[in-house]
Amino acid sequence: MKKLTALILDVDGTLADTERDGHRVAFNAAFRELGLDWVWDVGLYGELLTVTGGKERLRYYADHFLADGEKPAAFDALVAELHRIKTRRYVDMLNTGRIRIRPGVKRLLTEARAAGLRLAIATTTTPENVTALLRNGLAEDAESWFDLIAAGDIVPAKKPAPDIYLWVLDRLGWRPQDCLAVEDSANGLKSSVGAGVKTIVTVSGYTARENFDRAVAVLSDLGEPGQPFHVLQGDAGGGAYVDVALLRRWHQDG
Ligand code: XBP
Ligand code: MG
Repeated sequence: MKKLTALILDVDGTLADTERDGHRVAFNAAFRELGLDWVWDVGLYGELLTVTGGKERLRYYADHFLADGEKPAAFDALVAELHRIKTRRYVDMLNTGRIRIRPGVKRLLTEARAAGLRLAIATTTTPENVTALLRNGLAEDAESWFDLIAAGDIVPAKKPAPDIYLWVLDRLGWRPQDCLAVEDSANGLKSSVGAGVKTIVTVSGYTARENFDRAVAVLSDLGEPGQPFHVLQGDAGGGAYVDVALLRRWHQDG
């Protein structure tokens, strides 16, 4: 019988809905700080989110949304400076409690640990962002809940490439068939499934209409007792929120 032994969790959109009112706002603050007249409104940022990685997103924006000749000189240096400022701004937002953890996340992680499941993180975002989110959203010592936090530039190719999940599995010696992943986006799902890990999706602000055909289940969120999730795809066995028993069921059935 297959036995679920570990959860691998995405960060942005999964642990917290961070993009529209978090990363996007921090990018715009960085543009202003360097005197650029760039503005990423909610609609444009939704288009730019098809590219994972903030630095990669900046390059994509310059290549696809700036008129010829508008790309600033020494652009690589500018990208690095913009992303440094943006990360500082974003971490400040996290440290002042402006980004909240999504429903069910703290409860499920606590239950999973009590049930002996191992935890890891596989994210495209910058490591400082993860640390700040975990400390401010979960607990001061929440980093210790995870056997590994795999983040950002640690792998050559970001999501949807499977690299970040493969790196977690390899570094921890975990088998993909013993794990479940939790993701929020089509890019994230491609990455986790590409590494052979069964995946449940909790859609986030920008991803509700993306394609999740290869997910074991798609939910509005993880749910809480008294605050049931909505099942958008798959079978939750009549449950109202994700608990360890439901994770084990999906791991067996999916
Ligand atoms: C989401 C991303 C990240 C963030 C921005 O990561 O694609 O790039 O949008 O963070 P995930 P950075 O869903 O894998 O957690 O600017 O630090 O890249
Ligand atoms: Mg995500």
